[in-house]
Amino acid sequence: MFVQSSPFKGFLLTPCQTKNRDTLIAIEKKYQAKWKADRIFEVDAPTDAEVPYDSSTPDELRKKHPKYFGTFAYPYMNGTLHAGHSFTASKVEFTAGFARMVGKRALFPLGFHCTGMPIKACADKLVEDVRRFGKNFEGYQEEEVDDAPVENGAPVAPVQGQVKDDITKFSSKKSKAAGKAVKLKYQFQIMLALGIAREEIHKFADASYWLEYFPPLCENDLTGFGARIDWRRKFVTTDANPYYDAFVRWQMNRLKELNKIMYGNRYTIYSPKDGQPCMDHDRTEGEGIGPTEYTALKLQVKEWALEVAEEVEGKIPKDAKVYFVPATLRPETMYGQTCCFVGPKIRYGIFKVSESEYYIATKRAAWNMAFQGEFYDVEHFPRDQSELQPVVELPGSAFVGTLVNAPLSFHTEGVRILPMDSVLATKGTGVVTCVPSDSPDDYATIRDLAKKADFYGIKKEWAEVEIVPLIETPSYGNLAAKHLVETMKINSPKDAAQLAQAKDLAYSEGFYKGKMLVGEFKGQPVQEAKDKVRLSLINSGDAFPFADPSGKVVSRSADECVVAYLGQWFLNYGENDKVWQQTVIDYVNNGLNCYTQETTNQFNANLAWLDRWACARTYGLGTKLPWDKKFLVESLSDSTIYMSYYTVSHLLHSDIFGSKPGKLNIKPEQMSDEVWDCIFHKTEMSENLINASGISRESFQTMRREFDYWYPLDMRVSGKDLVPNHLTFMLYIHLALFPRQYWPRSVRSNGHLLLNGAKMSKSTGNFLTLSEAVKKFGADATRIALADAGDGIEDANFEEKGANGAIMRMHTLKEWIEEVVQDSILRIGPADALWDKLFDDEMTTLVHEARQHYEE
Ligand code: ANZ
Repeated sequence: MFVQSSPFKGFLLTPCQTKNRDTLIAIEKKYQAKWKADRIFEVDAPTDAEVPYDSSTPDELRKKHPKYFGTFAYPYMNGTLHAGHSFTASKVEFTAGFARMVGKRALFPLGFHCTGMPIKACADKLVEDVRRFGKNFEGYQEEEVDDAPVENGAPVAPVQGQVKDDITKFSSKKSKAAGKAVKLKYQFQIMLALGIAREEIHKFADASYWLEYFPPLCENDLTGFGARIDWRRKFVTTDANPYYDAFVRWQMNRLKELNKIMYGNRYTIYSPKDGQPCMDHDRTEGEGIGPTEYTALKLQVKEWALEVAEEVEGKIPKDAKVYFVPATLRPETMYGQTCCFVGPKIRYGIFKVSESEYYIATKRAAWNMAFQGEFYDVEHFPRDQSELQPVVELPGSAFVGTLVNAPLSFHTEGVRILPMDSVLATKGTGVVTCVPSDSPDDYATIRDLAKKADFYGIKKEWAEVEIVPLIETPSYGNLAAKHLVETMKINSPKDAAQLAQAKDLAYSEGFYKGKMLVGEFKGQPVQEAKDKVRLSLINSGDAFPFADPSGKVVSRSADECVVAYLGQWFLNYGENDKVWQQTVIDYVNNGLNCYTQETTNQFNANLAWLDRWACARTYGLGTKLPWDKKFLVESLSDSTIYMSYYTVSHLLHSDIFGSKPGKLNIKPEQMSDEVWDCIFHKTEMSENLINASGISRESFQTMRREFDYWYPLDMRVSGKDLVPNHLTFMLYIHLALFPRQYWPRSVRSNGHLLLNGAKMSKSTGNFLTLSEAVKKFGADATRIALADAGDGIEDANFEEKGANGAIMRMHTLKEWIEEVVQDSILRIGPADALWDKLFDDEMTTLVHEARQHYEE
C-alpha cells in the first residue's frame, strides 16, 4: 500500500528484494569505479595529432569523428538534486549513452549554478539566527516559535527564490512530527530539516560555504546514478570562479556594444523594504503580476466641502493648489467628466508634493507615487510607510460636495466630488473620475445618486449633469454606457457582474471601433487618439503617469510591493528590437528542433509578448556588470550561452573555483574580452593578441578546436517551465552573439515528474531525492523507472513499483545468465542453427527499432 505521507513507508522491499538490490548495487559500484578509473566519460575533440589544425572544416572534422553534445540546466546550489532534476538529467544521459553506442564522441558536462539571491538571503538569515540563538542555536527554545515576532530584524532579503516549492514547509524525517507538515520558521531549522548537522549549520552563514558544500554532493549523487558526465569541465558560477566571471563579463560587454543591453527607466514591481525590484521568484504572493499604467488626472479643488475646509485650515497654505488625482485608463473620455468619485468609507490623505502643490489619494497610491518621482528622488527612496505622512487624513465622505475643476471637461464651471460605494481602495488612486457616457459603472452610479440624493446627502443637481456624447460606436451608438445599462437592464450600481460585463463591452467597442466626436482629435479612431490625448494632458501639466501593481504582490521579506519607476539595465528582448525578435521567431519555426509542437507553440507564444528584461540587480551573488559595478548580472542573464564555456572550461581550470589553472596553464587575468572573441571565432588569431595575452598559438588552437568541434549544442533538455525564460533567453543570446552555425540545434522540454502518480512535495512527504532513489532502488532500477516515466510534455510519473519490478527482473536475468554460462552441456561450435539465426535476427530488429526511436 502506498502511504503518501512518507516515501519511505511506501513499497517497502522484502528482505529478499533488499538482498537482490544490494547484489545489483555491488555490481554497479564496481563498474562505476572502473569507469572513473578509466576516465571513460572524459571526452575531447580530436587532437591536432589526429587531425591537424586547419586541415579540415568543423563539418568535415565531425563527419570523420562524429560527436554529440547534450546538456541540462546547471542545478542551483542551495540543496541536493531531487527526482525532478534526475528526470531531466536522464534525458541527456540516455541520449548521450545512445550516441556513445553508435560510435560518437558524446559530451555531457555539468556546472553548478550559484548566481542570484536565494543563497545569499539564506546565509544572511543564518547570520541573524546565530546572533540570536548562538553558534549552535543552543539559545533557541521551542516555545519561542509561536511567540517570536515574524520580523526578527534580519537583513531584509527574500529567501529561497529559485526553488518554487516552499522549502520552509518541510516534512522532516528527523522532526518529532515526522510525516506531518511542519512550518519551519528559522533558517537554521530549515537546514536541520535538510539533514545538515546542527554543529555544521553556522558555517552556512557564509554564502561561499554553500558553494563548497553542495557541488560535491551533486557530483556524488550523479556519479552514483551512473551518469556519463565529464566532470573535468565542472565549475561554479559567480565571481567565485574568476574564469567564469571573465566569460560573463565578456558576453555582457559584447551585448552592450551590440545595443542588446540598454539603460532606461521602466516601471517595475519593487519592494521598498528590500530596496530593490521584486521579481517573480522573489515573491510569496502575486507571481506573474505586473504594473498597470494609468493616467493620473489633476482635478484642482475650487471650493472645499465644509468639513474639509475646517480640517485644512492652517495646515495647507491658502494659495497652494490641491488636486484630486483620479487614475484612468481612458484619457480620451476626459471631455465627458461630470463629477469625480471617492469611496465614502475609504480613508484619503492630502499629501504634500511641493510648497505649492498637494495631492489627494489613498495612502497606498501615494506610497506607489513615492517610487515614481513624486515626494522622493531615486537616490532617497523611503523604506517604510511611516516616512510618508499625509498633512490631513479623512474618510471619503468628508470630501463629498467639494467642487473641483476637471481638465478637458465640457463642464468648465467645475464638477463635484460624489460618493461611490464600489470604489476600491486597492486600485489606482482610490479616486475615480466619472464619465457616464462611456463607463457603465459611472452611468449606473450617477443615476442612483440622482434618484436618492437625499439619502446620499448630496444635491440632486450635482449628479444630474448633462451627458455629452464623446465617441461614436457602430454597435452602441454615441452613448455606449447608457445604451448598455439600459439594454442589459442594469438597475443598480450594485449589479457588479453585469456591470463588469458591460464595462468590457463598452471598452472594447470604444477602443477598437470608436471614433472621436469631440476635442482636439475629433474624427480620429480612439485607438490613435487615446495616446495623443494622454500626452497632451501630461504636457499641459494637467495629468501625470502613474502605475500600481495590478494585484497584491508580497515579497519573501513579507513586504507589500509597489511599482517603482527605475533606471535599469535591461536586455532589449521583444518588440523593442524587432529584427532580433523576428530572427529568434524564424529560427524557432525554421531551424530549431523542438521535438513536439507544444514546445514550438510555447516558444512562439512567449516570444510574442516577452519584453525587455532587467538583467542586473544589487543583492545576491554573481558577476559585476563591467561598466556599472554596483550591479550584479542576475541569474537568468548569466545562464544563456554557458554551454560554450563547457567546451573549454577543463582547459582553463582544474577545480570548480578556478583556483588551479587547467592544462593550458592560463591565468584568469589573461582571459580578456579579446581572448574570448578569438576562442569563439569572432576575431582572427593575430600575433598582436598572442603577444598581448601571453597565450600561445597552440593553446588558442586547442581551445578553438574544442569549441569548433562541440558547438553547436545538439540538445538542451529542461522542464517545460523554463521555456518562457531560460530557454528563450538562451536562443536570444546565442543568436545575438554567434553566427548561424553555432546556434543550438534542439530543445527538448519535458513535463513535471510525479511520484507514484502524485505531485512531489516536501510538505506531504511525497518526495524523493536522487541519492535516496539510488539508495533505495540502485542506479539501474532508478534509470529504468525514469525511462518508463514518460517522454512527452505532459507530466511524467516515477513509479516506485516499477523500480522494484526492475530490481526483480534484473536480478532474475543475472541469475539466469550466471547459471547458463556454468552449464557444461551447452553446445560449442559455430552459431548457425535455425535458433541461432532467429535469435540473431530478433536482436538485430530490436537494435534497429531502438535506433529508430532515438533518432526520430
Ligand atoms: C475614466 C473612465 C472612463 C474609466 C470610461 C472607464 C471608462 P479596469 O479596466 O477595471 O482596470 N477605476 C480606477 N480606479 C478605480 C478604483 N480604485 N475603484 C474602482 N474603479 C476604479 O478599469 C480602470 C477604470 O476603472 C478606470 O478608468 C477608472 O474609470 C476606474 F469611459 O476612468 B476609468
